[in-house]
Amino acid sequence: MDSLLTEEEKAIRESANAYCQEKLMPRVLRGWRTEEFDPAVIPEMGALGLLGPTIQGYGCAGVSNVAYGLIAREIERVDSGYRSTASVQSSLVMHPLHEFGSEAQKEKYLPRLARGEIVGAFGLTEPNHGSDPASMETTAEEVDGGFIINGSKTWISNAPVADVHVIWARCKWDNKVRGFILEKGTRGLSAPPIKNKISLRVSLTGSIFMDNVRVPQDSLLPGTKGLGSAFSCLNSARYGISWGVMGALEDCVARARSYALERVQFKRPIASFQLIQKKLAEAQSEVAIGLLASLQVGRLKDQGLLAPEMVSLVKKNNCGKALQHARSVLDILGGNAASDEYHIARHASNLQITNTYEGLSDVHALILGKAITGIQAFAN
Ligand code: TGC
Ligand code: FAD
Repeated sequence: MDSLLTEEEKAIRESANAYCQEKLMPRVLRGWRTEEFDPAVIPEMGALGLLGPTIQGYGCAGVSNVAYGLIAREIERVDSGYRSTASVQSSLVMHPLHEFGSEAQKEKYLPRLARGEIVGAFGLTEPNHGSDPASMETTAEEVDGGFIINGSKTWISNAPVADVHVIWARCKWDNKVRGFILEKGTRGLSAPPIKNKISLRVSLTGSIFMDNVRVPQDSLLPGTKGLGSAFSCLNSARYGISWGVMGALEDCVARARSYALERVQFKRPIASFQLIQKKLAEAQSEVAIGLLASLQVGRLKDQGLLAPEMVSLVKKNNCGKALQHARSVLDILGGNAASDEYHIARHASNLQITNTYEGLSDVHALILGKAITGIQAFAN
């Protein structure tokens, strides 16, 4: 794949790799065991230009979508939770502000989000509506000088520490879904953490409760014009995840390979057994194919030629393959698979949820099925 990258993209990958291996890797086990989010991570990423990196101006790096993918891959090579923290900030908070925000909103929030001085969250999923966000119950009502927001969101990454929440609500005046910016500390807004997760333990996840939250007129993202605006943010995040999960699988393959070369059974390194080699070969093949597919989608995105179905294809394929092959190479560790010090079980556990959030694998199959047949199979 290197031969298909620009010199700038290779340099970005190297600097992201150095940060992730030198600064994130030494912290990951502690974060995983204690489920404590390290607040230093976001400003560190900001200082390196890793947040909102594709945005031009507002203190952002303005690099290609392929570079964004390479960054996600390096972060997730360490842990999907760190990538989740970063991709929500970049794709689900900075992207909608940049795409749908007023100039004043962009000036107010984007530079601070880029530096990692403030943290963002994106609230679409609700307790009763995950795959089907069109049925959301959260409402916005127009009142003198602003809006009143009521409802709740769940499983929201970054929410407990977020300074700004991009909340999607159905507007009572015309029944359309729009995005609103809710700031931490606003009366009626709370974001308690969801504890004791068995996946993505280094990232924070929470609920968001909105009880008659009154916000000013300028909290509305004026460019949002329906649920399609929320979905356009997902296109960007899902694309990044398709790269990230390949980084996680690459780490699993590298660790399983080293282990197999050292571990001796039946007087031979287990790497010499054909069944072990087959597991490694199949996993490595999916890495190569998955990365090339995401690279091509990224090039098309950079040229403005992206179709959302391309994103569904790489999100579904790469997340599914990463989960399947992380589980497969986990077998190579034998009983040591049970130890977090060997890291592969942690990746496999994270990959269960990367295959779930941002649209379950089956939901992306239905998006692709609709494109192939012309018939939507989500509902009657
Ligand atoms: P449907 O009728 O198909 O579409 C409604 C409107 O949206 C437009 N649209 C899109 N626009 C841009 N990009 C896309 N990918 C789009 N998909 C649809 C569509 O053209 C239409 O526009 P208009 O103008 O005609 O109104 O919508 P539907 O209600 O039938 O939904 C279909 C379905 C199932 C595909 C969709 O709801 C879906 O994708 N569900 C999955 C939900 C999901 O992915 N949630 C993610 C929450 S965020 C998250 O998980 C963050 S985790 C991040 C982390 O921690 O890393
Ligand atoms: P459901 O929609 O209830 O799905 C349950 C099962 O039903 C699945 O197997 C699904 O495939 C199946 N199913 C549903 N509909 C159909 C259908 N039409 N046909 C066939 N099968 C169907 N959301 C946010 O908004 N922001 C975030 O930052 C965020 N971060 C997250 C972080 C974590 C750690 C987790 C776990 C989730 C996060 N989510 C976030 C929520 C995530 O996007 C949802 O969990 C996901 O979209 C699935 O929704 P659900 O959990 O309600 O599952």
